[in-house]
Amino acid sequence: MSTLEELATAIIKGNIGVPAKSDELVQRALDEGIPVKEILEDGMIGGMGVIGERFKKCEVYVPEVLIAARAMKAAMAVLKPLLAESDIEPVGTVVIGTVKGDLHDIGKNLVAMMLEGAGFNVVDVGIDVAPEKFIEEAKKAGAHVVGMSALLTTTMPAMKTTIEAIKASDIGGKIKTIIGGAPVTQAYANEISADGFAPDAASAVDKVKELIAA
Ligand code: B12
Repeated sequence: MSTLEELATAIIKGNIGVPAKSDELVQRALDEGIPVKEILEDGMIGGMGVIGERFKKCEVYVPEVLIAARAMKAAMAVLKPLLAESDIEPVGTVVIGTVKGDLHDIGKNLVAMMLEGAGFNVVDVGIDVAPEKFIEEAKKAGAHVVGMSALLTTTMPAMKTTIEAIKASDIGGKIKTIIGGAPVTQAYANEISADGFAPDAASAVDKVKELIAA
């Protein structure tokens, strides 16, 4: 197995039961002279992509995704300083948070990790996020997309309020919005004029790519 194949496998297995861990494999790949871009795309994003697909098909569940994301994070820590020096542009910037009044963040974190795994620059603004905060952070980051998560039927209207505030602000029209969370549906996204909806973290990556390309 090549070092990049080993790296992808270490991420898929969440560094469990593998001969070398993801951060060690990134270092080995660098020592072998493999370009940063290849390590990121073929090794790391490739591995995370496999997990995303398996999650979508319900072949793996939240814990497996979390441990894969942890292995991804360890690998990223080695690569990040070099990424800043290289000319690799992030695929896009996404500001993501859980809307005002809502403290659930497991799903939102998964979406953030998957997006990072797919090469996006992700600014996670946390939980209980007011519309003004989403706007301020999106401006600061130069975001292409704002992602909102809600797990309570009582906080879903905060998505509507946030989207209205974004549209009324000076970044309205320039930025796309995507919503998600267990009670959220495509019908609700249509109703509140969100640009996108995705039912799970892997589909969220596809949808955000679609929104940026549109
Ligand atoms: C864990 C949990 C909690 C934890 C949260 C811990 C944390 N750090 O997140 C705690 C204990 C704090 C909690 C508190 C409460 N909870 Co709660 N909680 C849950 C539980 C069991 C799991 C949620 C979860 O993490 N699911 C796993 C993740 C992976 O799934 P997910 O969030 O849906 O995310 C996926 C997709 O939806 C999507 N997605 C998510 N976000 C986004 C964002 C974007 C942009 C996109 C594209 C996609 C996307 O991708 C994710 C990954 O695939 C649910 C029950 C359930 N089955 O949903 C109840 C549930 C959501 N909670 C509920 C309630 C009522 C509460 C409380 C009000 C309870 C109380 N009386 O205090 C409080 C509210 C606190 C608050 N203000 O937010 C109800 C909501 C009912 C309703 N219809 O509104 C539920 C459904 C339980 C129930 N059956 O009654 N809760």
